[in-house]
Amino acid sequence: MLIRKLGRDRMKGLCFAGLMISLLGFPIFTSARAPAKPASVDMAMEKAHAPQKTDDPGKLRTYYIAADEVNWNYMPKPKVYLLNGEHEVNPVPQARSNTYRKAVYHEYTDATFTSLKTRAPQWEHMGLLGPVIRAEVGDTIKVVFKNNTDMNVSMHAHGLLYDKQSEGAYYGEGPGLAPDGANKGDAVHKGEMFTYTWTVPERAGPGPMDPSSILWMYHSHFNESRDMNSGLFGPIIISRKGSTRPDGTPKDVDREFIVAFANFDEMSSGYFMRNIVGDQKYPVSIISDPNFVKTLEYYTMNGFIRGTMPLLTMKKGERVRWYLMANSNEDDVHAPHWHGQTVLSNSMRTDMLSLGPMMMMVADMVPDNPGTWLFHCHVGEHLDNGMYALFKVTE
Ligand SMILES: [Cu+2]
Repeated sequence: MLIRKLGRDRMKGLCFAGLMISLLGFPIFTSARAPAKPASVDMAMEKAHAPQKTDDPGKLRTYYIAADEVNWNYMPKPKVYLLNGEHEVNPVPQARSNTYRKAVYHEYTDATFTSLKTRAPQWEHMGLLGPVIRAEVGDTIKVVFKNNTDMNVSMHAHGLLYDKQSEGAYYGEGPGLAPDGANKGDAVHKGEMFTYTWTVPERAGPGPMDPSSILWMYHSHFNESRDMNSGLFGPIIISRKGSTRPDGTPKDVDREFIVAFANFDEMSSGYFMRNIVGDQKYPVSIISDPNFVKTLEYYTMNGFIRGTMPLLTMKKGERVRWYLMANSNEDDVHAPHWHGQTVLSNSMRTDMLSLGPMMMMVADMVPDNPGTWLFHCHVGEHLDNGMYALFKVTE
């Protein structure tokens, strides 16, 4: 937009200068000796003479995302410490692996889906979450999606504008529902691809009391509960028009963190039988043991338990933005709490937030208190079961 405005202003100047020179009898632009115009001038001229649109079409942002199967370990390293009073959750009847087959959204470099896009070190804390999809108000998002799992899955976006093809939610076909036919996004079959188109109107962007960027979620919605407990969800960050850097991050923020307070109920995962009876070799009869079943619920932050999320680091005085969300289980009622600092959320000062199932919130922090601090869910049972992480504020 700025470039466009500069181009327009520059052309106004050029046209005025050209008119004056012509009136004075100097040939311009027609002279054989006139220096060649740079391409940017041609482009600027085209724009200057094009009909002025009332609404900027925005950028097209294309992402290549696949649903891949992974072996996910909820506790990839020994727990960092024990909270005072924390009870050990000893799996019944015996110690069990914390590794499960799951499905995760991964970002690829192009539509061949042969090269994974590497996740930058500052985003390693996102763990199980799919890649960040970013846009500004006015943009269009295209997601070229491939299903590498053996279940029907999809991508359904919260907040954005889409038609029925790109809704990515299965609830029947026919008039008013999903269109018939194979080329639709509500059930992408094993090995198949579908391109979702989501637009970002004003109503998908920050509201009057929001900061410059807000959080939405995308997730698989073929069999919602099964798909999300399998691991298929990720974040969408939408910023006000003109408020981001070239990489899509908000200009008024120094550091961002994305944390899903997410229970995973392995009983509801699409891989349940394969994990428990297959990989972990438990007898089918154990499924009726309520004590055993209770141990199949993991209280995670981005898929990590017991302080094993990579350390979240920031500097004193930085403008830190936290994007928080929750999974969709009945027990996904969370109370995120930061030690040592406060935040602004909904224009109010607090050190606690409240997340119901699938809720999305943003909180801004300017850390003023150096040290290593606890960030945890304040629901007692969740904390006892390992829903905590650490963040570090340096001078
Ligand atoms: Cu919680």
